[in-house]
Amino acid sequence: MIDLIKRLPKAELHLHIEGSLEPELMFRLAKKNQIEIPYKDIEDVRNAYNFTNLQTFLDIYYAGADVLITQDDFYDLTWEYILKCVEDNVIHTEIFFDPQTHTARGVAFETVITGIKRALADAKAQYGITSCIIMCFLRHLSQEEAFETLEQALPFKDDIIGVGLDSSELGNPPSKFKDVFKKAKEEGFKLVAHAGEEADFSYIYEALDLLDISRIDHGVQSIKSDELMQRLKDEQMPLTVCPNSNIELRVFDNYKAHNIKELLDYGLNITINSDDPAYFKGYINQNFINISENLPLTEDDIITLVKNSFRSSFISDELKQQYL
Ligand code: ES4
Ligand code: ZN
Repeated sequence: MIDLIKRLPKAELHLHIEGSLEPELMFRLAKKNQIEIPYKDIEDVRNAYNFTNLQTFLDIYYAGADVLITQDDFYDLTWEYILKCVEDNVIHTEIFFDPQTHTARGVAFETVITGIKRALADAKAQYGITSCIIMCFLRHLSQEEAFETLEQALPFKDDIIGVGLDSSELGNPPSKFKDVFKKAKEEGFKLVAHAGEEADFSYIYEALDLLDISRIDHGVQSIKSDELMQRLKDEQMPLTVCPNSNIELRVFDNYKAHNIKELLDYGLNITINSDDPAYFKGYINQNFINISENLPLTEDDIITLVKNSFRSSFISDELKQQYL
């Protein structure tokens, strides 16, 4: 099984590039950019990665992102993730970034996107890895600020395939961003949103009905509504599930308690992703391995999960045919 997982060419659809910042790179950039970080060594960092919910993670994740300043920093961050893709046999990846985390610190939108883009161009040239970029609005900030971010993205429209919604879910429902998602759609962006990660399934309904998204990030709380499950199945709406993340953020008590096998058996379009691999103890293969070691998944299930990722990706139909 582990051999199959490692061997299969995979696509990743839910990966925050800031969440792939490994402690080693964090230290190197902190030193270079003379940014203070609240850790004395690598071990100290790893010890701090002990989360009790989404917010306790986000506080540490945003602090870590402070070390990213120059275009080269974003290049190096993205390139290190690409090397993990090579290791894990990920041949297509759709990368989230959080522009507001950087623009709020005085780092220009252009600096961020240019650094990421350059690494992705090299990934294609050196390894044939294809990719898309999705920018996320931070939902703890206002819709007005999301509108400003959308404005900043317009000159880079050709480089950004879609918009998403992330950060603190509870208390920040999709309805808060209805107008900005409508505008993003008019501008031609594809739409996704984190929904039903920690918050209840009403957030998933809002994301579907008010934001008109074409993929749900996480969505594991769907299981609490039979009606929603039936709808997600009928529509074959993709769910980008992130098992390590769900365990590390205590959405489920342990891997045996994860509901991914039930979601899959019901007939939902489920995919496996790594979310913030530097913080959640592993990249995509480790996510597959953890669930396959703890749940009664078959080899066919693994193949279905991998195929679902390609079929739910934002690549052209032509490339999709080639990959499938
Ligand atoms: C995130 Cl796991 C998760 N949930 C919501 N927002 C995020 N941003 C980065 N990782
Ligand atoms: Zn996420």
